[in-house]
Order: sequence, then C-alpha cells, then structure tokens
Amino acid sequence: MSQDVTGLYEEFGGDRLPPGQRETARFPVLSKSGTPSWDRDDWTFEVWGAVEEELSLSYEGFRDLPSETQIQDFHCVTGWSKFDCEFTGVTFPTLAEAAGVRDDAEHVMFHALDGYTTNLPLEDCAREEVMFVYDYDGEPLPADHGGPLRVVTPHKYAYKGAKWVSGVEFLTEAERGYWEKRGYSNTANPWNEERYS
Ligand SMILES: Nc1nc2c(c(=O)[nH]1)N[C@H]1C(S)=C(S)[C@@H](COP(=O)(O)O)O[C@H]1N2
Ligand SMILES: [Mo]
Repeated sequence: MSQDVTGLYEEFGGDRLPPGQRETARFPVLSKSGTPSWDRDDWTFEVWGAVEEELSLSYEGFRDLPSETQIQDFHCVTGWSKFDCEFTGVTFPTLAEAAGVRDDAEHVMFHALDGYTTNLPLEDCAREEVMFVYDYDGEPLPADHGGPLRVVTPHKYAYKGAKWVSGVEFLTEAERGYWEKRGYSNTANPWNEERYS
C-alpha cells in the first residue's frame, strides 16, 4: 500500500505545478561533485546533537525501522518538476521519535557522503512527507539519485533533500548548509518561488 501525498500543494495555496516550473517525465541527476562510493558493510547512519539518544544504524538496522511508501512530486530549483515518484523509506517523524528529540532542538542539519549539507527548521522536517528514502519505484534507490539513502522534501525545492545522507544533526540554533551558504534560498518554498537569497 502506498500513500499519495501529491495533494500537499493545496496547503500552500498554489497549483500542483509550482510557478516557473516545467513538468518532465525524466528524472535528471543533479550533484555538486559526482557520486561518492560507499561500502554496504561499513555504511552507518548517525543521529546526533540535541537528542535524548544518539543513534548509529547499519544499513540493515535502518531498514528495520518502520517504513512506508509514498507517491510524491519532486521540484528542482533549476526549473523541472517530476510528478508521481514512488519513494519507500522512513519518515522524519519516525526517525526523530527513535532518537527522542530534546526540547531545545530547533533546527536540523543533514550531512552527506559527498560533503554536502542542507538545513531546515525542525518544524519543516516534522512532517510525514519528509522521508529518508531507500527504494524508488520498488527497487533500491540508484546511486546517482542518492542510494543507499537520501532525503526527500516535496514541500521544498529538492536541494533540501540530501542524497547519500549519512547523518542528521539536531541543532539548538539555525545554521546554513552547502547551497544555503552559496546563494540559494534558506526557505526554498516552490510556491513562493523562493529560489535565491
Ligand atoms: N549529497 C548531495 N545531495 C544533493 C545534492 C548534492 O550535490 N549532493 N544536490 C541537490 C540538488 S541541487 C538537487 S536538485 C537534488 C537532485 O536530486 P536528483 O539527482 O536525484 O535529481 O539533490 C539534492 N541533494
Ligand atoms: Mo537543484
């Protein structure tokens, strides 16, 4: 069973296709510096910072967490949108509950194997649609698209979703990630065309 969340745009008062976007049937690859390599036996996913219990999970350990499948739209800041992507993984709220987020946590930094980082306020992550994804269309997520594990953020431009995500840091103060330091919008709402800062 999968859950269709492609109607979430209604919350933002816009059309399904955000302004200035074109729909594409392809799934282009966009990476700042190519696809990093990793070894399934050594791969670990870390949760640290303002949490009750820091976590360190193997690939199998991550796959043992409660999972779900969602149909989501994907909006790239460079102007393409892909509708109806089938993603399977663990929702942000499920992971946050496993770690126990402390009351003083306000912000989140996602860290990735290629050195990429991206940030969001905790309240923008505390949504079922924000997922750590390991399967795409029922198959393991291709390496170019962030396999073994990536984040998806259908309510934000896709640079808020770290491919090859290796960990999540809970912060007590806001910080900026890789593109947020280099001129992309910190807030990244596609229905307001928040592309640059
Ligand atoms: N680790 C990592 N994650 C990343 C990026 C990156 O360079 N490194 N690029 C971001 C950008 S700008 C976009 S548009 C999407 C692209 O995802 P895709 O290649 O699966 O289409 O990944 C985002 N996540
Ligand atoms: Mo992007």
